[in-house]
Amino acid sequence: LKIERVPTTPFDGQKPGTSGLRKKVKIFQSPGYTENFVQATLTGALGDKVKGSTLVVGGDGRYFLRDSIQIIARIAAANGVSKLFIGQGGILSTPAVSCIIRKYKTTGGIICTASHNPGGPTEDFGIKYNIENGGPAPENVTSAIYKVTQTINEYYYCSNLDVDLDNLGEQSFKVDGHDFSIYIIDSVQDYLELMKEIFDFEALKSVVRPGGLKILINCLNGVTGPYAKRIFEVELGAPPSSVVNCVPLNDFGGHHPDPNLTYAKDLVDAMAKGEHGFGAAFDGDGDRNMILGQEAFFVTPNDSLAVLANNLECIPYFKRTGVKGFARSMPTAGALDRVARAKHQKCFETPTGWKFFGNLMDAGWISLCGEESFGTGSDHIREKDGIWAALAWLSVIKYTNKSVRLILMDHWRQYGRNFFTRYDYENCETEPANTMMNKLQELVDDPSTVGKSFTSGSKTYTVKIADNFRYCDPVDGSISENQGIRIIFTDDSRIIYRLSGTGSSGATIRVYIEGYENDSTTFGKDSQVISGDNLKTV
Ligand code: VG1
Ligand code: CO
Repeated sequence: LKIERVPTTPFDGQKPGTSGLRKKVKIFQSPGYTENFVQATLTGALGDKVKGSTLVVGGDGRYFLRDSIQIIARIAAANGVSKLFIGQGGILSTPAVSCIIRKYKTTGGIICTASHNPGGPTEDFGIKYNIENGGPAPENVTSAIYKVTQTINEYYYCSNLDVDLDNLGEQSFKVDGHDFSIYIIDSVQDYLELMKEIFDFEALKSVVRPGGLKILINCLNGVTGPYAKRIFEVELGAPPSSVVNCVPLNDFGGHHPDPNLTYAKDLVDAMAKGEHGFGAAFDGDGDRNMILGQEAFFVTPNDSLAVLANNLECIPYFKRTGVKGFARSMPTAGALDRVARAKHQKCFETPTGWKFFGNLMDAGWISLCGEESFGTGSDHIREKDGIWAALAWLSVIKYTNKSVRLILMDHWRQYGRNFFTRYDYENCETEPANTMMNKLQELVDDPSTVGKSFTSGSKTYTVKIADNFRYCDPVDGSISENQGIRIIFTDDSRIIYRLSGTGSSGATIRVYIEGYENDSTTFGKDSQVISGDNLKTV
């Protein structure tokens, strides 16, 4: 095969957001658009190290996945990459990519996903680069990629390279004298083996076996289908109807593959019937999770994280490694902090997005971390992990021998309850959204804001801290500014404002509101979290 040098010109707006570059499929299909970004990713992330490098490539099954992988393979081959590991049919969940990068010690990986955003010819696509620790590229790498996209004038290409994505095994090529090989790997196997090392599958079998706890796992036609079928039904022996919507569809059946009370309503309705004791749903790329108990009892991601922190020792992996500490993203409620205090563990507060947890894990400072946006994970990989979270919950159910609801009630009795709600204002115009954020910046910059009091109902709140969250990474000292406007009151209630970094067009404003109660008469109440219809994600 010959290497071609194809002249090109830059496209505006190829700046990776919270989790890679996300745009409408039509934009990725514009001639040169995907090619430019993939070339910029290799040049920006790897520079000279691209020669002889090895990469994992896969995605969540959404429309344009197969085309994008052909493009990635042609550009990788032409840049001197030596090996690609690709999931069969292009299918790899985000956690599986992280697992495979670590297991085979590859240079990095490229994940083709727009996560929970809808898919299909008129919907979203995305490309994200992960580094050698298996985690999302940190900001210095994504900035380097962005820089290349702004000046790119050619990309390298092997137009005659065609990858057979469907047959397992090796395909070898000679590209201008160098060896290039592609391994099509089973999408599930390596991930399954990792889960077996972490959890006690024998114990979990005894939980979900026919006649035991009835579970309902809804994959929302995203990437987790094959993983969940294999793990919950084949390996753990749950009855055949336990895993539903388990065929990855390129438009996710026309739905948002987003595991929350709005978009996973089918699961909520099915659980509401009371026949199942445990329910879970995952997003398009398999890194998010929602956990429900009997009668659709909703576990907020904040509480899920705190409960897992409180019980982590029941999982064999953590028995082996010890529990090293916790972390949560800044907007995530402080339920985790209370467990950390009780257990004398460190608890770090990072900006939104999984990339900030990686350094803490690599340094051995944290075992468990999570976000309010349905992300939970541990240092077994460097991505959040939906199926892992469901298996962790089943482990806690086995260990405590309690229902999901009782686990939560007991947790709140011990620690109090952090009530939390999030409003998402989607498809806003960019300019007014920026103006609003600037006004909020002026508010928090004004020294008279601190000390002001506001009254709502019978409660008065006095501002203790008003700022824009700035993170100094305690491992490498790097600074991330402007991570969200915070108004924190003297009783630790908070209001946070930030702009989303995962949308494909326009602006999304997120408002996070949190208050704490230790009066047990309030615990059973539905928080706003599960009321308003406009709460797309909680
Ligand atoms: C959102 C969530 C954030 C999460 C990110 C990626 O980002 O708020 O917590 O890490 O999505 O998740 P933003 O910038 O839109 O608020 V995923 O499953 O979309 O990769
Ligand atoms: Co996701």
